[in-house]
Amino acid sequence: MSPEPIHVVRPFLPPLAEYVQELESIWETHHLTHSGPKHQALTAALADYLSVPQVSLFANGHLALEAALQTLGVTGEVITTPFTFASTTQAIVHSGATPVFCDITADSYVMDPELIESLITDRTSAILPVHVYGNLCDHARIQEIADAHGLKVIYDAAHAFGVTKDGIGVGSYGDVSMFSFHATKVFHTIEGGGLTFADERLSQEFAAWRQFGQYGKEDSGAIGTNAKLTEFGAAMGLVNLRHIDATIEARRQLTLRYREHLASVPGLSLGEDIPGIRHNYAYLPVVFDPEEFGRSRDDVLRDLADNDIYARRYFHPLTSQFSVFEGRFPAEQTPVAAGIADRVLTLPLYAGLPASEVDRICEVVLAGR
Ligand code: T4K
Repeated sequence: MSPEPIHVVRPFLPPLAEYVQELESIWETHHLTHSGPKHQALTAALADYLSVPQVSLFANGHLALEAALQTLGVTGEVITTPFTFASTTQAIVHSGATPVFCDITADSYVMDPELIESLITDRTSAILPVHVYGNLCDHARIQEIADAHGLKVIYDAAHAFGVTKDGIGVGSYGDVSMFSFHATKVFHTIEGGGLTFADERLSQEFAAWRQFGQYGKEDSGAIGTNAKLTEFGAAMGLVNLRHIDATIEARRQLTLRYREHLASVPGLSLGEDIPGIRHNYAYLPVVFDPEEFGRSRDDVLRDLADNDIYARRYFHPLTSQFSVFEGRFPAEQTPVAAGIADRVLTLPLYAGLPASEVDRICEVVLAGR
């Protein structure tokens, strides 16, 4: 057995000396937070890496999503997916709007664009799709629908850092995209998040939102909050950005190894690479067909835990089924999402996971059939 437990993710840490070196100037300036030099340098570096015109940084991805919803004036109903992390749905509710849940596609688990129009009412103001696991939504079709109905499009791109299609960064889609820079993500600033967008005027609005609605020093011209990224987080981001391509490549190699072991096993579905897309290999979801495979997702989850391997059921339950909603959104409204949530397991995947551990994880998955 491995000496240490294996978790679904393990945050990337750069060589300590690189981080310490990046921190040295903070000791000279005493500028610890409030859009300091590191914050500004990271903003520019991310705009460059993600190939987007504008980036605005926040204390975490969740607050960035709330900033987007509230600054764009989203009200009434927001069409979204229930197959996501709590944050997506909670940002909508916390911003005073009502989530309307759209089902997902059975192959890539993102919002099914063909179902969106049937959910539009005169209260709908926005569509909030999620590039779940880094899988791209059908942005062209979604934009067509949004334009036809005068709706805003805000992408939850929390999982999609570095993903491009035909060379275009995923952060260019819609009105705004949100990226999470949480410790567990492909790229991180310890805690942190960012919005990408084209409309330059939004930059000032987002900066005010994250600092008590202040456009200047004393007055609040809007109601905002405190959602600032610290200089220590920004410094971590600057260092991690130097390692991002190697990180994604390491994840790609491990993903290929998982696919070698599992992709052709009857009753298991793993994703595939799509030509023209640069994937980021953010997660390793496996969908189980218990009849065909012989064991259920939860059987395998237990077997792995017995071996000190902690896979996760991202994303079960559907956010629409959270107890806080007290049955307001029946799971039958999104049958595909309900089926995937009951059968999906995300296996450990992170740069630094030894390939031999992938072999061992796959052995445990396949044992006991
Ligand atoms: N939208 C989507 C679609 C998202 O997935 C998320 C976040 C957001 C929005 C919001 O973005 P942020 O506001 O978080 O920036 C984790 C992450 O905390 C969360 O950021 C992420 N999604 C979600 C999918 O995964 P949990 O509740 O599963 O975290 P936790 O603490 O159980 O960590 C998972 C594993 O990672 C642990 O088993 C051990 C390992 N770990 C974790 C941390 C924090 C470490 O080894 N070291 C660590 O420091 O949510």
